Amino acid sequence: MSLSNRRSVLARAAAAGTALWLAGCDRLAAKPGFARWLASSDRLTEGTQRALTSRNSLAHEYSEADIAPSFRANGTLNPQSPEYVALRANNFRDWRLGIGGLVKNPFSLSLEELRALPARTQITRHDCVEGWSAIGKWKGPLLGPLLDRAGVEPAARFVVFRCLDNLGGVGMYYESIALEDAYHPQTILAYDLNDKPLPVGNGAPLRVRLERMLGYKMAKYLVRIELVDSLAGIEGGKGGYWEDRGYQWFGGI
Ligand SMILES: Nc1nc2c(c(=O)[nH]1)N[C@H]1C(S)=C(S)[C@@H](COP(=O)(O)O)O[C@H]1N2
Ligand SMILES: [Mo]
Repeated sequence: MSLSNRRSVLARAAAAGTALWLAGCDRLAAKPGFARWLASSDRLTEGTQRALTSRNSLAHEYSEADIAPSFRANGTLNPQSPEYVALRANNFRDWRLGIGGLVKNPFSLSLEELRALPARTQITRHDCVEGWSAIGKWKGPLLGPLLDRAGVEPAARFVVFRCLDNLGGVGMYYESIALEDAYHPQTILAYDLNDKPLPVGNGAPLRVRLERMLGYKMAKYLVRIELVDSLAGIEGGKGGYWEDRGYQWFGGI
């Protein structure tokens, strides 16, 4: 099945109300070898194997003419946590993104510092399991080089994204991906949408773009990125706000 067919199947399944569609389950996550490989600590072997799979292939990139007139906002639209309200009031001048956990050199960056880094721009389609899609243009630095700068410890296996919104007032939004997917060539930390600073609805001041994954994986309102060896002790232990409520973790498309 081609990627676009797969995607329209996904959209139809979601639109038909197929709750918690088993996104990506038919793929890598279901293969026993994949689980063994994820558990392996041999990064070199892991990298070679990943190169042989499709996980590093690019999501389709569209042209300017394909950009949706307005990019829908979904989930949290306007965070009410006191921390976010204060940061927003000062136009995010006091906001910083922290990178820590299993790294040799934890550090943090202001929005201005992030904007000064080399950036990637990509026009991609966002697919939400609730049954809608939208094409938008995203800009920001690649995540991989930032992790390299922090010096990822060999024990690290997952990248956790911490957010500033408590969706529905029941726990802060968070997400996680395998370390390997942080190095996908389209995994960026986006500060611009359609050539303008990210609107609050779409995750200001910064959100992650994971173009081979479903919408819920792409955490908005980022404040901290943590490298960990296990997801078990974090919040509900399933690796994300929605995963803790039954969604599939890998979320690949
Ligand atoms: N922090 C945070 N990130 C989030 C969400 C959220 O509610 N809070 N919703 C997720 C879902 S389900 C989707 S589809 C996308 C929506 O992104 P958008 O608001 O830019 O459309 O963000 C994802 N990331
Ligand atoms: Mo979503």
